[in-house]
Amino acid sequence: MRGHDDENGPVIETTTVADLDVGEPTHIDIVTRTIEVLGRPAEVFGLVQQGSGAHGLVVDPGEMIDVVLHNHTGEVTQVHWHGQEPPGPLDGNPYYSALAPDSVSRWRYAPRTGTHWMHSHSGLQEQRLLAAPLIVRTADEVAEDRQEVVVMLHDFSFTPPEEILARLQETEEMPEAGGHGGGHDLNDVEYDAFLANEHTLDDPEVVRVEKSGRVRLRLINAATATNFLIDLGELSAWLVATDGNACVPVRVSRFPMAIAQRADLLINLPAGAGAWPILARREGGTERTGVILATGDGTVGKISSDGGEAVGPLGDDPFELGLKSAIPWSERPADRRVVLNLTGEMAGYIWGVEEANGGTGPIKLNQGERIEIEIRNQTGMAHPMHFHGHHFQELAINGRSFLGPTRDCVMVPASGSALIRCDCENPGLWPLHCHILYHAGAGMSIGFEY
Ligand SMILES: [Cu+2]
Repeated sequence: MRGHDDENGPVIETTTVADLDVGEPTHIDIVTRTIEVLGRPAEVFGLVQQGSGAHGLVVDPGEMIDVVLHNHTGEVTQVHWHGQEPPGPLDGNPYYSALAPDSVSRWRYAPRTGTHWMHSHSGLQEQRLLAAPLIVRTADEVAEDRQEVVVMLHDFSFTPPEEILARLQETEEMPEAGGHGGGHDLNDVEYDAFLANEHTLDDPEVVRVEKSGRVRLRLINAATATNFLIDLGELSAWLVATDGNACVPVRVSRFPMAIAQRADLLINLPAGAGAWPILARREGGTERTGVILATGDGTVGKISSDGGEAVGPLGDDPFELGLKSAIPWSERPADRRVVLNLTGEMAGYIWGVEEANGGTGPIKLNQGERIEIEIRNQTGMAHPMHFHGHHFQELAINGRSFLGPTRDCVMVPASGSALIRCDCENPGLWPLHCHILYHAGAGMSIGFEY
């Protein structure tokens, strides 16, 4: 899979891109930079395009993903292309080689359309905002008369993430703070701020829109440990894609969004001048963040970062059961079922995932087979489980069967279960892990291999 060297460094590319134009790559600097949060400087990472200065990447129809990564962080890192399905060695996951400090490498593969993102898969760098949007637009979306607005959500702490993890590992019992609901633990990290496009509501991003404007909102939950309730206020929207995969449109104004998930919303704004907050409310707390859509003459009022009203548990919200993939999966039966147990406890902060038969992976798969994965959550906390290199269809949540949405990250409810199916068409070594950064770091990850 590894190719020749050129002036852009080692070429790592697939053999499936022959039908796409080979143009100039986009150069992206992996940098440290300073942003302002709550009036204080914060040193974070970033993925900044050379030339344009844009954060992340937008790929137009017919283009391949062709990126030269320049690692200026001074640290070993990895960039995972979340939602894409490149060959294993291009996935940017810990089974494959990492990016050395000062290294330059070229990543080239056929893209998957949709709202996706790229983020570090190395250590705890994701908490320091080593994450950016990765949008692959369809021809229809380009032709459509809609303003595209990308909103990336983060949880933010001035405390270094290594210290956050160390404190969690010192926890001897369930923490008092952190929002409990129904006996379940909702949050185990206290944050200083919640960000939407790197702003708090004290100084929100205001996106200018036209009167009666048509908007495609691409939401990305890039938080490391926070599920959000998206709240459109007086607006309503059509939810048309889940994790970048078309779904049967559903009318929404409030809905849950788990860590690592994405949502595409079509919004037709009311006539006349106005300002409409798009809020993300923290599960298990009263905090919120968001951006404001506003016409040029719309008055943007002050919105508090504290919504006053706590959001309850989202892990087994019935909303998910009303979602359905817009592209039907074939009714081919699964060749077999893999059963996984999620294990863990707050005391000592030990989290794991293993096969019900005791296997610890990598789990061997066969190319071409269809598998079902049943995930049984034996812990009192919901876990957003992401499978690399594949998309899957949800078939049941807590034993309630449905032909659900296509996703790459499923929320497995506390003390509950999820059943998903996927087709093994992308050989490699693929982690399936909890997308709560500190849970993955503490061991809640298992490999699949074929
Ligand atoms: Cu977890």
